[in-house]
Amino acid sequence: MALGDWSRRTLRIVTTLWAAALLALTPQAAIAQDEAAEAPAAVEAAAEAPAAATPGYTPLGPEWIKGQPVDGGIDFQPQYTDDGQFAYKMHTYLLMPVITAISLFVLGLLLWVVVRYRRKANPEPSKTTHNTFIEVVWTLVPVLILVGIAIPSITLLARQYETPPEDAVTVKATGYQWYWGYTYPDNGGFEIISNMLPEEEAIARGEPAQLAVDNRMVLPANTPIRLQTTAADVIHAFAVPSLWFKMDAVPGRLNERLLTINEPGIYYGQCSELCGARHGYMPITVEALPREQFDAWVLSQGGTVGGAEEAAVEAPAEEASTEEAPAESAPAE
Ligand SMILES: [Cu+2]
Repeated sequence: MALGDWSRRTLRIVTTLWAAALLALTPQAAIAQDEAAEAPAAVEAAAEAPAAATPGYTPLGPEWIKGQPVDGGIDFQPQYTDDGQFAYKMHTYLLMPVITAISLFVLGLLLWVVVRYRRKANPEPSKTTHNTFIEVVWTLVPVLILVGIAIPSITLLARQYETPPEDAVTVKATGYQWYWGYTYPDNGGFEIISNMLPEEEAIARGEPAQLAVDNRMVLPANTPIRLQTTAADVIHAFAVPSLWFKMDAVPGRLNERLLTINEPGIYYGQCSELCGARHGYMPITVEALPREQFDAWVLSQGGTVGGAEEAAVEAPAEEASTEEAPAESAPAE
């Protein structure tokens, strides 16, 4: 009797600790919002790369495709961010083994009970109702397993809410019905409008149909990016599986998260919030480039590189440039 109470109390304490840990972490999300609003519009990081010396921009060819779904795939896509690799390892080396072991153990117990204690083999059933040792074991072992999972799980949660450093490159993804717009406030505030390519054209370029776009979201690799999401009409969600990134894009609200892509390449994603008739036709293509090539691309779009004053001056002109800037990026040869 007392033991049942004891185990229930233990469980309640563990649940309370869990809730406390989660609560302690949630304010970070709110703080990230506040800091986003105050973040300076300009970054001096690229100052050492003068515009004249940068090579021209050429879009990456299909040999650079790294993050895309594959036929019959049941696993995660390969991960190209540190958080993604952490999560992938947690899933593969902790969660899957634990789940498999528990399932097999329970299945084994069930089969044993079914066979050993069937009516024919066990005509006189025992009247036992309590066993102290077993009750302690079946309370403690699950608690230890849960704590073992909670530690990396809360670590991952905290990593995902990490505030971007001050010199991070800010890029804003805006969801529209039904396409994406990418704004670069640190580079003159121009906006790229990104629409899905028709199937034949995507295949002709060697890219997957319904994932390839006319104007890609170009980002610098190996550089912290302050990726912000918002929407102009209804709720969309910006999601790229191979970059471990999924965040709602909500009208009137700016969400942000740190993104650092480990290597140059092409990574595909899609809108992940049911947003209307053409929800399935607003894919995301991220093209990560080395920093100098990213700067060259920015210049090819009429943006600015490295100039704090320039960026600050240009920022108010955002609306004006929004109408002219889109859709001029060089098409792939
Ligand atoms: Cu959408």
